[in-house]
Amino acid sequence: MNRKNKIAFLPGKHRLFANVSAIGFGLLTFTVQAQTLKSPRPNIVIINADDLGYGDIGAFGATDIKTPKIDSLAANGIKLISLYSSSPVSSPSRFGLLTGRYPRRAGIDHVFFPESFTGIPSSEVTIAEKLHDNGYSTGIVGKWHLGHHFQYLPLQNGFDEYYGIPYSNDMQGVAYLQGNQPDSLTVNQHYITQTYTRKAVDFIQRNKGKSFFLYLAHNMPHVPLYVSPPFEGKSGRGLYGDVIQEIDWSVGQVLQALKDNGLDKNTLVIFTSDNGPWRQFDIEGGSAGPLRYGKGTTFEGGQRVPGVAYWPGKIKAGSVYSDLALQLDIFPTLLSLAGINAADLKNPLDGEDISPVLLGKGHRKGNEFVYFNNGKIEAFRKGDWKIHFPTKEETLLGLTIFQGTDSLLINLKDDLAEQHDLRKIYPEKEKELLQALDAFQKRFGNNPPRLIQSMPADNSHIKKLLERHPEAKLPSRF
Ligand SMILES: [Ca+2]
Repeated sequence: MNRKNKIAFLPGKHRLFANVSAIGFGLLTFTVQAQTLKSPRPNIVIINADDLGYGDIGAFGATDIKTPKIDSLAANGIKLISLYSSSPVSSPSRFGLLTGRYPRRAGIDHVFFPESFTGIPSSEVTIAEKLHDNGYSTGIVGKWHLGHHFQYLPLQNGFDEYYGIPYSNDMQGVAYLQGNQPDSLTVNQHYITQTYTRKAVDFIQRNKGKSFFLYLAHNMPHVPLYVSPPFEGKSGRGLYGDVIQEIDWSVGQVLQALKDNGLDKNTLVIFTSDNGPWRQFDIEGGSAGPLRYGKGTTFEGGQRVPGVAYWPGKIKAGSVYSDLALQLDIFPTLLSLAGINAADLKNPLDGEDISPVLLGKGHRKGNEFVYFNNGKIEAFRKGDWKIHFPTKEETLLGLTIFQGTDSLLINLKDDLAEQHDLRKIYPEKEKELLQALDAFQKRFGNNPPRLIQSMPADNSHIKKLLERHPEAKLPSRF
């Protein structure tokens, strides 16, 4: 049993003691002293919305939804206008954000369901784990979605505290967990955003005397949409817009809590989304703005997400970075900003340290991104160029999610909407991208098989009953 497994089953407050036992008290004392000698480490707040589209906040072009607080983060910080989540769906995206590794490396190819018995493997190291081991208080409020059985929950993955719904709000068994235990089996979804905001503010207040990492992962605006009464009917885009305006209010509350506790100057705040808008729910599914399609696809609307970072005095106000950046970069970047050595990591990282980008000191190293969907590579970007492999038409409830497409070679600089295939005009560019992708695959190597995440019920007895009684009507629970 490795050290992680040994300490994994202790509640958060006991884990520090386990660490002391494991590495020796003298070494711990030295580590803490070394840390206090350095310049203050930033507190870190990541706010991750669920299915928020590229075109759903003012700073990224929305005019019918008012998001003054998020816009102020962008105006006084940096906007990453070419930031990608590592998957067009939730669980793998969250894995990428928290580990800095493509989710394919762990076999997390799609989302976890209430019937899933699998979750984030214990061999993975989350950013919370690294920050916790280096003296940070770590808390998550909101949607986890990396497995909800005990060993996969946040407290076993580096977080000291957890409050939230462990998966999506459209799934069976929506309940609030407090730590590893259910706190409430009834959730009034109208108040999810309010509840999360209250918990986030409380975490900030309780940890103001320490370095902390807060991961606030909203369940909204994933369908079904709910908003609390003060926000009803207030936006120019129906219920979806109302929900975003409540999230914007929530961002304002977090910023106010930082200010009230004298922490605003030494806290890095990142705002982003886990994947693009769920377009098949039309007006309740958000907007990808100028981008093609949305959630569940590897067109830009599926994975290019709003990205804002704010750290007054460190990040230059009004900065805009238009080159490639990845949520996979968050792990190495936070380690770098917190002065934590990453040399002991055994698992290869796929992200880059983009602290030079945030601090206005340089560009990101590397210009490639691999678009995985359901564990398969569907597209590849290098610089401004993207190659997208053929897709089939997909429908849901009789609605077309997207029409099938042939292979496409796109120049994203000129064609953000991915409408013009340039393969015939630039065959050498297509060849160059395919060679680069081939080199990536060689480096990436073999990875574990897909985790079993969906296990449908065996309903053969129902089928046989219907065969015996074709006139029968099924009870509604079937
Ligand atoms: Ca999502």
